[in-house]
Amino acid sequence: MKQVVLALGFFAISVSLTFVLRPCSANEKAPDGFPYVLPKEKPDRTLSAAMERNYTAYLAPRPEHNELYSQFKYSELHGFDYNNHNGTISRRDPSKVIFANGKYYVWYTHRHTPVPPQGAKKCTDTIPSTDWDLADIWYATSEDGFTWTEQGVAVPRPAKPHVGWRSVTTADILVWKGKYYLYYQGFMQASGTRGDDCPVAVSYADSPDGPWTPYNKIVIPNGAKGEWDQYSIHDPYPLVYKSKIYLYYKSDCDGDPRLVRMQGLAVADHPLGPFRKHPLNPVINSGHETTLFPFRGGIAALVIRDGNEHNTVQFALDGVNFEIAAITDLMPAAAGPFIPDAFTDTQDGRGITWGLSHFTNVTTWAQNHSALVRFDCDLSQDLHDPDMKKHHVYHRPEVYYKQGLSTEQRRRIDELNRRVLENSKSKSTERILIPKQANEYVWIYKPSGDYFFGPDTKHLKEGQWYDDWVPNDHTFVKDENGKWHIIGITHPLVESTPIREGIHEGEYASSHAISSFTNFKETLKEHHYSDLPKILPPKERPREPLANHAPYIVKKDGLYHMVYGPSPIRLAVSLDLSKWEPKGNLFSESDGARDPSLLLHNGTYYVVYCSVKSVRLRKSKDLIHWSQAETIFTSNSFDPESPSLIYFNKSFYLFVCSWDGNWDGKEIQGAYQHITYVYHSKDPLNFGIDDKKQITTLKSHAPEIFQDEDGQWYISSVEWPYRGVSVDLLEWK
Ligand code: AAL
Repeated sequence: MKQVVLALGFFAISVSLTFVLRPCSANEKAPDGFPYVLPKEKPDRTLSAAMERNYTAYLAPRPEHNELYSQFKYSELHGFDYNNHNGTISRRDPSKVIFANGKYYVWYTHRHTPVPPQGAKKCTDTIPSTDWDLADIWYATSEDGFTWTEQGVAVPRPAKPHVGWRSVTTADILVWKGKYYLYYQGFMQASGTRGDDCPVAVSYADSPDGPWTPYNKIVIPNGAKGEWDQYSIHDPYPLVYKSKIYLYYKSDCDGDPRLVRMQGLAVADHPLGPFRKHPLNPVINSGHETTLFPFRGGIAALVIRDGNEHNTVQFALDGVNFEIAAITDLMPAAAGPFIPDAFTDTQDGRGITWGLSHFTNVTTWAQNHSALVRFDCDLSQDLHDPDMKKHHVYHRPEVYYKQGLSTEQRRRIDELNRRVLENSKSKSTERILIPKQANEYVWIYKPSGDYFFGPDTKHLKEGQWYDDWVPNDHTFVKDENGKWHIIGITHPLVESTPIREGIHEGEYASSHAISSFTNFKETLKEHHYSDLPKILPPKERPREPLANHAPYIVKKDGLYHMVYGPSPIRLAVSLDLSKWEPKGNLFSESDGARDPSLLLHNGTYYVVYCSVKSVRLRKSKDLIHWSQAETIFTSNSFDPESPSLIYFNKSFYLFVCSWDGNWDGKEIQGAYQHITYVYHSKDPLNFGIDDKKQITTLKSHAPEIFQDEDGQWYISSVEWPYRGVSVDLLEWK
């Protein structure tokens, strides 16, 4: 036997509990984790804050067993006419329902005006500002709570200057020592003039049917200047508790810019006062219209919309210090429940099962008015309706879509999306994969000795044998049989004086070499490219300029297509990479066009080539017809050479080799500058100016950036670091 004190939030219950541990068989062990069967009482183990609260803050660890948890069901009322819901008749803010003379009674705000509310600026003596302006307190009776008979006015608004002359609204009923008291908001200016300012007035009667005598005095005054309830006392709500009148009310405060609603308490020994506001006010930090009822030894409250603790049912064992006892939804607005023991000074409030509530703005704002409605629930010790204890309200999609975004919200979200996109663009810039040379260059090819194809130049003789040939801008292409070809600018080595003179002398045809392996990787291991006859020397293309530079080859429709320069950029075609047929000029540029290379991207060929201090691009679908030139990169510091455009990782990379003019003319190698700048862009037409889009540099002269049959990337370089063509793996990091 163990004595355990369960601090059930508001109930300090001393319970004797016998912990009967299920005997464990030899091989059955009590679980270490929290038990599957939810213990009804707080288990004797260390609990998380949430589980601790589940046992201490609520009446039961499951909502089904929590007497202060309920869902709410709504029924339309019969017997009230709303003038076709055109906004001229409104009924709202029902009082508690009482049972007297064999029937139920309810009082409520009744507005019948020529037009719907027009706002404070347009209101007059007959045109209402708000839905509860120019209202009176009416009442209705019913035998079943569903069908009501409207009995007419109970408390009309009095003549000026009596409290409530502009409007009397939001009444609630107290039955005290055989007499009836109606407390209500007494407006002395149209609601909305400054705010919703009013104090509370009272009328009394010997019978619920009246006649009602107005006390004509403010019974609950507004708070002093600067206090939370300085402007309004709303929703007066009297109960009898601890042999006194506990009148709860709402006020609006803060207003920065929106008001926050909280609930206060005023206590009196007599219905006409004086009412003493509780020093701890506000006693509920949330909620809108006040709805409370005696429950067990304390007071329970429906804390509906507004505030941190909206959508909760709360409980205060002393009627003052409220704690959350349940969380629910679709709570009744301005609920006036039927509370059989509202005025009996009960020590064991039984709770509520139904009442009236209201729907505001039931049609449109233009026809703004409210309608009374019935709600049912199980917040009663005497009812056990499992249907009311479910904890999911199913709404059709329309209900959610009705909570649509405003235009302003949509604009904000679009704006945010734009920013996220931009950010991600700049992030993806941060995450650009950078090409890097993997190891050291492997020298793979140099054209072997050959007869010069002519015609004669200053230092070279047609038909003469030259041992040393210099390759330059070149390309790799795989043939039908899988063998690799290297085709590129070449000329015999000219060691003239000055050396500068012969650097490009006789570059009139392309060298052509073929691999012995069909797998490119194999070609990196040994020297095995063998020379084939030079391609397209001037003799084979009689009407063209002598120079034949920087070929680039793609296969299209079964034919190899080779573009080469310098300007005019020309085309030749071949079936076998050896015999080429010149097809003439593609385009020429007055500033020059050199070193063309091709990229096929999404069905379009892009040719990139160099001009003065720039790289340009043209597009074509057929390799014959080309678009106008567009400058895609401009350099102020060097002359671009041998550009390559690569599409990789959803973006474009431009590799540009540089000639900056800085060469002392001593070593031939110095004329083949081995620096290649790499630029990155999402837009193939924009690689910026100078280093704006530069992401790295590589050591290469006239690089080819290409992939082998396995997708491995390579970079090549000529003359540097060795005479000939060198290759290394390229990585993207
Ligand atoms: C209601 C109540 C009071 C306010 C106005 C009419 O919901 O809070 O009665 O003054 O709105």
